[in-house]
Amino acid sequence: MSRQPSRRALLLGATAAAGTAMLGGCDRLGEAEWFRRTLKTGEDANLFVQRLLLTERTLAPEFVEADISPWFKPNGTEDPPDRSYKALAKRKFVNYRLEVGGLVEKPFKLSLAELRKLPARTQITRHDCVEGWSAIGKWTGVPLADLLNRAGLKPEARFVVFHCADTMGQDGDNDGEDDGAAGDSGSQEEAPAGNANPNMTKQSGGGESKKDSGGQQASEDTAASGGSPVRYYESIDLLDAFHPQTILAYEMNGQALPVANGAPLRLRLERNLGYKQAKYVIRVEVVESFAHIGEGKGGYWEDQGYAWYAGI
Ligand SMILES: Nc1nc2c(c(=O)[nH]1)N[C@H]1C(S)=C(S)[C@@H](COP(=O)(O)O)O[C@H]1N2
Ligand SMILES: [Mo]
Repeated sequence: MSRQPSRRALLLGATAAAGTAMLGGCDRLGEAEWFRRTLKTGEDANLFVQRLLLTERTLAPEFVEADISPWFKPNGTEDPPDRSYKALAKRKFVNYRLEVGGLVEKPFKLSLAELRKLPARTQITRHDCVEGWSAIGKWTGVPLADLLNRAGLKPEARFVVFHCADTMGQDGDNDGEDDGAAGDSGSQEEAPAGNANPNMTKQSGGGESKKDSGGQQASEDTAASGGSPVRYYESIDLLDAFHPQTILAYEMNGQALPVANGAPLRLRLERNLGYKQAKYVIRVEVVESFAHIGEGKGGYWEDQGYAWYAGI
């Protein structure tokens, strides 16, 4: 029997999609079942082949201590302005709880101390931002797979959404009570300061025109979204979610994760571009579809026109 159930699942998913039943009597597909279901969600053939060749259970390169960059440049939000976040940070995140819910059998919440007691994985990897910079860092955290297994996915589960604490493009007036998953946010086209990205293709014209992302813009964003602040969020499929290097990290380079890099918990999704690496993660939500979240494209930057699948 194959020792690579996910590969088998991918192949089986392809053949199933083509109408050929090859499942036979294989009994190693329990976990792979998720992967196959994900593949039926209409991703195109190119993505399918790319995933099969490049990312299926393959590990991102890992480096040694000597390779660690002396400075890991923070990018995007570096200090969330939200009051609720500031209150957590002030008390060194003792009141922080990671929430895991959505399409799971047993939703749960874990404190940072509880997360730190779970089996951890450490990896030294290179982060690549589409803006054209890279940095190598050492990350320690909990494999996302362990958390998802603990929660138990429901049959409809297809994607994992990461809700973050930082409201985008505003100056701190948000009361921080919204959960960031508000459905009908309005159009929001400006790139926050420091995130303007000339390399990416935007769907909408003029997306880079408003560089001023101060408090004024904040109130516009809030108004445009019917009063709901637009928080950073990201989503991944189950193949990436169960990848061994996909972790929720609480340490960077052997220290507690700094606020600038996403304290207290951030996603490390190796082999994916920087914007998928959600910082300030407060809630993990398992969903069947992300069409109802934000503007429906699967992430804050995706809603601005960036690719949902950002594999490298
Ligand atoms: N919550 C949140 N996560 C985020 C961002 C952000 O602004 N907010 N920026 C993204 C981008 S574009 C990059 S390159 C990385 C930067 O991670 P770093 O600050 O540790 O360098 O975080 C990603 N995750
Ligand atoms: Mo980035």
